[in-house]
Amino acid sequence: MPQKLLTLLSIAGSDNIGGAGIQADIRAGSSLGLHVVTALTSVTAQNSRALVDSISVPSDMLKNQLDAIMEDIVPDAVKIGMIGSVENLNVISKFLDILPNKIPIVVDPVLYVTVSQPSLLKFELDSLEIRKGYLNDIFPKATIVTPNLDELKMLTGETIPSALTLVKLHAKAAVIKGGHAKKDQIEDNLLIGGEKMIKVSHPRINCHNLHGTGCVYSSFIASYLALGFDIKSAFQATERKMQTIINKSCFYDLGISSYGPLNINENYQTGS
Ligand code: PXL
Repeated sequence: MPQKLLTLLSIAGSDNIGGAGIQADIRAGSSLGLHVVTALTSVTAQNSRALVDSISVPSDMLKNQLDAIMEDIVPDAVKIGMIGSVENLNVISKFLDILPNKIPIVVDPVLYVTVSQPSLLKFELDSLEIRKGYLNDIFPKATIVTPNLDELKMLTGETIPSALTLVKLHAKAAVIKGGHAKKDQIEDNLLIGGEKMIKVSHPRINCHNLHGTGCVYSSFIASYLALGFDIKSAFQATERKMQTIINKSCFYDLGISSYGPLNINENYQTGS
């Protein structure tokens, strides 16, 4: 009997410019040999300068996508990105309740879209209600959550956010990504159960093509968990992978603004 193809389920929004969102998740999971199935939560119209429009997929449609997948394929890990609406959040919350316990769930709380015009601009996506929903309904069901420092501030309401508060009150484990701190040395911290802390620190890589970094990061963690890694090893493998990818993404341009998409391919093609 042939063995089952390992599968990542991405529940996320579409980024038409191809750097972030579900497009990034498909590429990241595929690059590690996984099959990626998707449930689309929202559609954005954006480019490297602006978020032009965003609509959420009707929640019945989101539910139908999830039901159709589960009737057919049990995924080996689930990654949740942009949620789009409170109705979608409720569908996802109920879906997580019926998922078999052993399936790892990675939640990347997407609260804004970053573009460059030419300095970095953020377009907020989610409401206070969605933030509360993340904290109370989604995070407690996650294996690991992956906010960056800005999202941590927005979620906890603390100007100097305490990752420990987040983990103690809401999530089992969290990676707090430190790239948004204005420092030359970046620190990413893994917290498990509000106690263990593993720090990975590395010099900032001066790279202009970082659109999609958060989505790719969380998809890699979910993919490594699907491959059977434990949380600590998945975190460490993701940190290594991100260093390699960011290092390779500094040598091309794409789009009107200088903030292009991160490239995941081992080899990529450039031309004039
Ligand atoms: O990187 C966050 C993100 C998530 N999901 C979608 C996005 C973005 C950022 O652009 O467009 C759909």
